[in-house]
Amino acid sequence: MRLFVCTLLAVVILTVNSAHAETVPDWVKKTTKLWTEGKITDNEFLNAIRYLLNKNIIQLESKTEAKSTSDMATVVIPNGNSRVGNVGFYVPLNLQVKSGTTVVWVNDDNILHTIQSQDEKGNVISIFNSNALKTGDRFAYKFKEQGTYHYFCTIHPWRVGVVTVY
Ligand SMILES: [Cu+2]
Repeated sequence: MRLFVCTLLAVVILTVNSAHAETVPDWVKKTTKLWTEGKITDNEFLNAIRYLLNKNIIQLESKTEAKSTSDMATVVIPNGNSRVGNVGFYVPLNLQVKSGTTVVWVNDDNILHTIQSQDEKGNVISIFNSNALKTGDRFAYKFKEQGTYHYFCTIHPWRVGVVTVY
């Protein structure tokens, strides 16, 4: 299994809750003024900020954005994927991506599945193969070359899918 590299970009936004803006106590304003004038220590000023945070006058909002170093696409293994018949197909059944894309399979089913590459005749080939994926588990493979890639589940071998790389 290959790991894909993700750079996590943490963005912290400080917002003042406008509904409470008028409730900033005078001593905090005074403290801030004294701090800007260099009459009190940073620590004393930070205590005032802590007070505003604790009283929820200032709210700290934290947003985390995933910035991937490569393009990614997802195939969902849906509930009912193990059944024989016209149900439970991979979503999408034929994923079309540019070369260089990392494809991530996500097991949304309540039982184990694997992702195993095979040729167009159904013979196992060793391009990629996953461990047994539990519910919520992911398997990633980066497709570097153009082509049509067939795969199936070794536990439910009638279940087949395609990744087309252009
Ligand atoms: Cu399966």
